[in-house]
Amino acid sequence: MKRKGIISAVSGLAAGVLVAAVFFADFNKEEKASSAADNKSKAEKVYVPYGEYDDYYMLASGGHSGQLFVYGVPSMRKIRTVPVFTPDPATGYGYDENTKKMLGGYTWGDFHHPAVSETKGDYDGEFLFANDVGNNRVAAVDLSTFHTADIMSLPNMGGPHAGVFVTENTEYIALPTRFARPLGGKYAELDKYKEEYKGVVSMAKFDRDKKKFNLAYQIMLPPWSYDLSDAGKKMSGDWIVMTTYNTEFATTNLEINASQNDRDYIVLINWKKLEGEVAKGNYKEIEGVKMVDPRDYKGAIYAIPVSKSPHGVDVTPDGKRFIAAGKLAPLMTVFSFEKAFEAIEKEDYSDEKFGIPVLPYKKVMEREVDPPGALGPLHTQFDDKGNAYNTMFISSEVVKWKVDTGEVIDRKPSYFSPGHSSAAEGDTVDPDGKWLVALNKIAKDNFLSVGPSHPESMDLFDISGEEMEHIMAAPVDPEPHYAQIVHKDKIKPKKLYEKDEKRKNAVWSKEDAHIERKGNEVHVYGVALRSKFVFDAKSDRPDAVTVNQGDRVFFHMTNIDLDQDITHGFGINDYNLNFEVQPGQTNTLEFVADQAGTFPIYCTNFCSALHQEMSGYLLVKPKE
Ligand code: CUK
Ligand code: CUA
Repeated sequence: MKRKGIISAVSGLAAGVLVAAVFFADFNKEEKASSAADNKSKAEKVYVPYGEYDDYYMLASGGHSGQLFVYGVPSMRKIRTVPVFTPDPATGYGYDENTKKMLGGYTWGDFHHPAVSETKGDYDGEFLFANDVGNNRVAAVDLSTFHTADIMSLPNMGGPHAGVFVTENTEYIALPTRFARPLGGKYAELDKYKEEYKGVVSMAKFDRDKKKFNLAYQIMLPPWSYDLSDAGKKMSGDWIVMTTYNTEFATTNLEINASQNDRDYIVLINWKKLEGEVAKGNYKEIEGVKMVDPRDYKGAIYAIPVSKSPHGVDVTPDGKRFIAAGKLAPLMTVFSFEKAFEAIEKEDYSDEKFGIPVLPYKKVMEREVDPPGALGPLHTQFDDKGNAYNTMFISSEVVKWKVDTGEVIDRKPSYFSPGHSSAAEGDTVDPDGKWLVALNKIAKDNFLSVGPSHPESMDLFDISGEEMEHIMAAPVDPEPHYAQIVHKDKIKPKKLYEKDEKRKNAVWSKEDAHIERKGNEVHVYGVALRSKFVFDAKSDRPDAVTVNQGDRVFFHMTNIDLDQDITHGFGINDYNLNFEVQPGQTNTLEFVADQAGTFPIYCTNFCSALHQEMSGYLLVKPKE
C-alpha cells in the first residue's frame, strides 16, 4: 500500500505574511510496511483476552461533538460516549428534566480539554472537568457513574480554550479565555479593543459532596489571547502558567496580524495570592462576579517573553520547570520556576507590559530544544524517566527528548498531524511511562474510506523502551484535542444507583406506582422493571396514562431492577421524546401534551427477552 504523508510547511515572508504550503511526500513502502513477525508482536501487546480488562481508561475530549469519549488502552477499543455539552438521544441526556435544565437550551458545545480531579498532583479518579469553548461553560463528570453532574456558565469569557486544568489538590479549576471581549459581552467597537476588551481567567471551585460548581473569582487580564495553560506542581503549586498569542492586539486577519511579534508571553499568576486578596474583600463586583486585577497586588502576576505564538505549556512532573511549545517557532523552550522565582525576588525585570513586570528571557529560560526539521511543536507529555514527548503538527511526528539536557532520543512519525498527545498519567507528578497516544487531526487514508471527510486518527505508541514503538492507529470522531490516560484502579464506577427510600419522586415497588393530578399538572410516579412499565397500580390498565390536551405531564420513573446494566429506555411515539433510567435511578420527563391522540410508549433500551412487550400508552384527550 502506498502511503501519503501530509507535510505542511509554514514560512514567513518578508512582509510577515504567512503562507501555508501543503505538499505530499511518499513514504517508502518498504520503510512503512512492518514484517509479519513484527505485526504479531505488536498485536500481542494490545490484545486483551475476553474476561480481562485494559489497564487504562483514556478519557478523550470529543471537541465540537460536546461529548467525552472513553477508550480502553492499550486495546484502543471505544467503551462509551458520555454526553456532556450536547443532548444525546441514545442515553436521553438533555431530554429528562434534570439534564435538560443543565444544558440550558444549548444544543452544542466544544469540549476541548479533560482534566481529572487531582490530589497531591496525581489523578484521584473521582471527577472529570471539561471546558466548552463554544458556549463558555465548564462541566463536571462524576466518574462513579460517568454522568455529567454539573454545568456552570462563565460570564465575561470569550471561549475558555486555555482551560481546564486543576490545581494540585483540585482547589481550583482554572479556565482562561481565548478571545478578549468587553466585560459582560457588551457591545464595544473593535477600535476600543485595547481599552475596553479584557482577557479573563475564571477560577471555579467544585464541591465534591454537593457535586456543584461555584465561580470563586475571575482574573482580569490584558486583551491578549490565552492559548493553553497548566497548573504548577509541588514547588510551583501556587502558580499557574499560560501561553499568550496576539500580543499585537490584532482585531482582524489574525493569521497575519497576530503573528507579527517575534515574542509573545508566558503569563505566570499566583492563584494563592489572589485567593488571599479575595478573602480579604479586595475585589470588585463586576457582572455578579468577584473580579481581581492581579496588577493591583504585588507579586501576583509576571510575564516572560517566549518565541512567537506559542501553543502548549506544560509543567514537568517535579514541578521545577515548564515547557512552552512554539507553534510558529519550531522549538520547545524549557523555563525554570526556580530561576523565575529568583528574578521575582530580586525584582530583576527587563520590561513592563500593561503594568505587568516582564522577567528577562535569558535569565528564566534554561534551554531551547530545536530538533532539526521538527516543525510545529504543540504539546508536551512526560514519562517516568525524565523524558518529554512533543507532538509536531507540521512534520507529523512525536519527538522524545531528555528534559535535563535537551538531548533528542527518538523521533517517530505519526499519521498525521498530531495536536496533543497523551501519555499514561503523563501530566501528573507520577507518570507511568507506558503508553502514549498521539491525537492526530488528519487520518487521510488510514482507514476504509467514508467519503471526503474522514475520522480523526489516534496513534498508539509503546514508550516503555528507549525507542518509541508505533503499535497501531485507531479512528476517533472529531475532535480529540486532549485526553488523559488514567490507570483503571483509580476509577471506581458504581454498579447501581443505590436504593434510597427517601429519594424525591422515587417509587420502589409496583404496588406504589400512582398518578397525581394538580390542576393541569399530571404527575406519574411510575416504575420500570423487566418487562413492564407500571404507572398506576390501582388501574386495571396500569401501563396506560390518560391526560387532557394541554396538560403538563411529568413521568417520574424509577428503574427498580437493581441489577447492573439493566437500563430501561422510555420513548414516546411521535412526541420526539426519549429518556432512560439506569438501574436504581429515578429520572423525570416533563413535557406539555400539546398533541391530542394516542401515543405508544416503549422501552428503547433492549433489556430482556420480553423487551418488545415493555410498552404502554399515552392517551391525550382532545380539548373539545
Ligand atoms: S488545543 Cu487542540 S491541538 Cu484547542 Cu488543546 Cu492544542
Ligand atoms: Cu426495558 Cu427494554
